[in-house]
Amino acid sequence: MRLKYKVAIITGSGSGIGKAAALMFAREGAKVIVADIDEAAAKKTVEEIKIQGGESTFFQVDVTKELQVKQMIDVTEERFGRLDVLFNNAGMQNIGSILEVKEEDWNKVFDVNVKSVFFCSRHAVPLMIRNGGGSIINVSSVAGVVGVPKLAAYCAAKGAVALLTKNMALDLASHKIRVNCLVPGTTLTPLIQDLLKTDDTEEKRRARLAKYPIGRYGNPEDIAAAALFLASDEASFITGSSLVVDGGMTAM
Ligand code: 1HS
Repeated sequence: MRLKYKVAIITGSGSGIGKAAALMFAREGAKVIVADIDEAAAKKTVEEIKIQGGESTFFQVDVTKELQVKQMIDVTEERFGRLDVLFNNAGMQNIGSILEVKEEDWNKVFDVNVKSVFFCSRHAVPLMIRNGGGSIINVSSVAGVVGVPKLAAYCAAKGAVALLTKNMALDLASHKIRVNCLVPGTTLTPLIQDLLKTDDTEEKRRARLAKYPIGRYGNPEDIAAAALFLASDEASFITGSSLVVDGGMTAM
């Protein structure tokens, strides 16, 4: 088992990539804190982990609220005594160019995708240091590497996550905390549905899929498997990196 004896927090693990990762990490022996703003969804993930024979607990959290984030780390310490992996997976998307996006939506996208990484990491790091190190995994996007039409706020936020990852890798290396980010392409999760709905003709649907040389979009498990690798000791010499999991989209 690749995460035996490790304790992992996964934000946004009530659905999508986070849920797939929670199930996968638990199968690899990790104790998983399933953190999500949607309590019912988080409880469902925990139930599925229990059915698999794994150990986990849920924590309802709005990752944009620092006090709630601090409580999540306190509860993790009380319950498990340590923290080895923080998967900063919670995210959201907003559709629109800079001419269309409203200020409140711009702020929300930055709060959920970027400020959450700042809050969760700053509270997790002291606990990780106490147990001798850890692995933090952030989620950028192909939209943080190349421009994607109608995703102004999301592109800007995911670009910020990629650079924050490099900064954190440098600042935390001496504490034996590795920090990396994933760069997923379009993955079939609830988050991407609004964007895919803008493809309202067969031609648009075909054009988007044509950006993916491998001929399909990602599944949550494709991205979760990459997160598992970065979380594990197999990646012990990897920090500050972006692991691209995009079916070749950014190779074009
Ligand atoms: C949602 C994920 O971060 C990817 S946004 C990329 C959209 S596209 O490549 O399918 O146009």
